[in-house]
Amino acid sequence: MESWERYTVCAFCDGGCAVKATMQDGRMRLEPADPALPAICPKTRMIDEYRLHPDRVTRPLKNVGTRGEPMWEPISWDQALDEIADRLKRVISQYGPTSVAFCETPLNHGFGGITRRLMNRIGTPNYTAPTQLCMGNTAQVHRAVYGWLAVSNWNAADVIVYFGQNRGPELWPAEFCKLKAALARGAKLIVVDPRATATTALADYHLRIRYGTDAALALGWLNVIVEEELYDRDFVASNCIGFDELRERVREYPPETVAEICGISADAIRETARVYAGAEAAIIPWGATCDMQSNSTSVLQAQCIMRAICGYLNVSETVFGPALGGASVSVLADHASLGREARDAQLGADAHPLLTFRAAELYDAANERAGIPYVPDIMAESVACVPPALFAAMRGEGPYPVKATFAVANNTVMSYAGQQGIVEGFLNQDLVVVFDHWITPTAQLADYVLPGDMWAERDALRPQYDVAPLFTACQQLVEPVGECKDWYFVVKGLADRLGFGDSFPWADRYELFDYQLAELGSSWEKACEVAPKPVMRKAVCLGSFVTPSGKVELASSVLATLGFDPLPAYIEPADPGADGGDFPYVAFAGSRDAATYNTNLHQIQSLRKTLPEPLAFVNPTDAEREGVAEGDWCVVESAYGSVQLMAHLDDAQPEGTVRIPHGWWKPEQPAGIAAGLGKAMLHNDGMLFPDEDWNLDPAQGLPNLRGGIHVRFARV
Ligand SMILES: Nc1nc2c(c(=O)[nH]1)N[C@H]1C(S)=C(S)[C@@H](COP(=O)(O)OP(=O)(O)OC[C@H]3O[C@@H](n4cnc5c(=O)[nH]c(N)nc54)[C@H](O)[C@@H]3O)O[C@H]1N2
Ligand SMILES: Nc1nc2c(c(=O)[nH]1)N[C@H]1C(S)=C(S)[C@@H](COP(=O)(O)OP(=O)(O)OC[C@H]3O[C@@H](n4cnc5c(=O)[nH]c(N)nc54)[C@H](O)[C@@H]3O)O[C@H]1N2
Ligand code: SF4
Ligand SMILES: [Mo]
Repeated sequence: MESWERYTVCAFCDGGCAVKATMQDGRMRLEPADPALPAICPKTRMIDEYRLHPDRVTRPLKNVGTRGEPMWEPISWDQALDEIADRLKRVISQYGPTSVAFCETPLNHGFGGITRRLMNRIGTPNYTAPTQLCMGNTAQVHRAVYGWLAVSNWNAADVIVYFGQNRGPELWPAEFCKLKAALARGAKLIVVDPRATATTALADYHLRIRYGTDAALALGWLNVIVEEELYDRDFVASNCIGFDELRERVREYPPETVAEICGISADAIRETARVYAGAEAAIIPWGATCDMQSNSTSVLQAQCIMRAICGYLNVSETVFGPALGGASVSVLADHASLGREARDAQLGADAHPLLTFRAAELYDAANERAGIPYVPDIMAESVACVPPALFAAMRGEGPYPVKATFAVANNTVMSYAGQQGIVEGFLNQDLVVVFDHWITPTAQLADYVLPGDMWAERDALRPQYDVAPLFTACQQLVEPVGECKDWYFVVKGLADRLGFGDSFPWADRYELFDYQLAELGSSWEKACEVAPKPVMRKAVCLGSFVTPSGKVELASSVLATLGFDPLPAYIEPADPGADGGDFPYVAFAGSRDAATYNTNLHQIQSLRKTLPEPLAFVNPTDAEREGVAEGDWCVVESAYGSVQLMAHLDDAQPEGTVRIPHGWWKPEQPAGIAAGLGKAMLHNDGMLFPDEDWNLDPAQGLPNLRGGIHVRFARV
């Protein structure tokens, strides 16, 4: 009987737990790959339930009904790729190459760079990724300040600051293990969170700020650090520019002013600022909360400044820098091959440029100085268009039409703000192609649904972005079910049919992996031999900053050149629902459930039975005032839209606030637009939050999906 031992990274969620899989006597077992990091969650137990689920799409499907009211007919891969390529050619000849858009989550399908390579050959810059709201955003701000992303090292830290992270055994357990180990060594934990959570229970300091005011708090901390001279003078003098401007700016944020904005005491701000700045080595680990606020750029920038001026860069926060020479994901994307005209046409770049080509080009001279002969893209999701501008172009609102859209390993309609408008955009397409496992709400709007393999069914080289200079071989555990294929197969198939086969000379993913690894003196086979140890690439050396000035830019020249404030600031969101008292509660949206992963896993019965319905958490006092009891269905309404959720009374939910979960739809409910896309139009947080300018971060054009907008709730 078959027996083996393999290494891979679990990808049921983006927790990134490294697992060892053993097959013995016909039974597969998953366990943590690193015994020193015993991180793995019970979701791994449903591997067969997921893989062999009867609803899984296992053959290419063609919609022979109408858009939004699909009737699915199974077809062959050849027919699917032939027809998609023909229809794509028609769209391109009628509307031009920029009318083609891709929305992709490379993290899910495991291949970075290849979609952009195809798009660059087609001639379209209109790419977006939901994970721009999850580190993509952070990456661009770190790039502006440090030239690359800083990665926190828990092992080195004696103070940890969490801005709204809620970690636990089922929400990113790998990070939870590192946190617990640090606390066991005596590290101090500061958690900034309006709610009491399992993580705040571990904290030495819990700052219950008002939702969405993180930027003000960070500026208040900087005020204390600068005024009390708690910063690292040597590091600032030799590595930073813009300190005088920073000193001026933070004078506007004395602890008393910030205390008023955040709703906490000035003493707590002072004390925690001193704890952070007084550490041997502190970290502010990345978390998604600050990526989804209307002041995102400012809060992330203020965090970057704190790390730098307190002297923690390359002590406990490592800035690797772009890879040199080796075949990075950015090299594969080959952005240099996209023409000037197409770059200039990138949707939304005029108003919100930080994630677009316009910003990327400001680093050209710095890249050249550092010997980097390509356009580095930290998370494989920058040099991208602005999502609200893309969705407007899909709806036909100009500046030019987008008529063919690919949703690749993501559920596009549910993964941004302004869901109603995104759906309208999909309804207005000539061609929609979805690559997924299920007939998701997005797939319900498609012409073709292509069956993707899942993580356990494919060999992959991870990570699929360039944060750190390494590649790890992640090995396939089981054969794909049905006719499920990997994304390289689809990209290669389309490239050949569109006449771009010369850009994809690799017959299959193994030839591609060998190409990527060859410059590192390795190959797929050799990488498997050393797995789970990674194959290292060479990076720009530690301590050099690939910014326009070559220094840590406390006042950002990139933001200034793009016409924005070069320094962080706190600006209260201009929510139309905030006046008049019609919407007396504040929503905190986007919160995660242990039983689901973003919009996925709702069809997995063993998980669903633990959480059958989407829950709104409300404080019992508020519930009583509104006449709502535990288990009542409620309408939660903002000035923009509404959702229905089941009330759950929770003392930990601050009075005057409502917690909205992310990602709810019901695969068991009728599909199609008239039925509300399997209830996605009834339950998902994207219905409540507009993608209008007042709810966007100005520099990036990404929506606030977390806190601060006003709502009311009542029994249905
Ligand atoms: N089981 C499971 N695990 C997951 C996921 C999942 O869907 N399911 N999703 C994964 C993904 S993609 C991500 S990004 C992470 C998300 O991980 P987290 O961001 O840790 O998850 P949340 O539950 O959203 O917790 C956010 C915390 O931020 C607080 N918060 C809300 N608004 C604010 C604010 O304005 N300021 C501050 N400081 N705090 C605020 C909330 O009260 C909450 O306690 O989880 C990952 N892990
Ligand atoms: N409204 C709103 N939008 C958000 C957020 C929010 O809180 N609210 N959160 C943001 C955050 S933090 C994140 S990380 C992103 C997450 O965005 P995504 O990573 O796109 O998350 P999911 O919604 O889980 O969509 C994943 C889809 O890909 C499919 N899939 C999973 N694995 C594979 C695979 O191996 N192959 C293929 N072909 N398909 C696969 C799943 O079936 C699912 O339909 O969303 C962001 N968008
Ligand atoms: S948290 Fe669970 S589902 Fe997510 S990667 Fe880790 S083991 Fe997989
Ligand atoms: Mo995320």
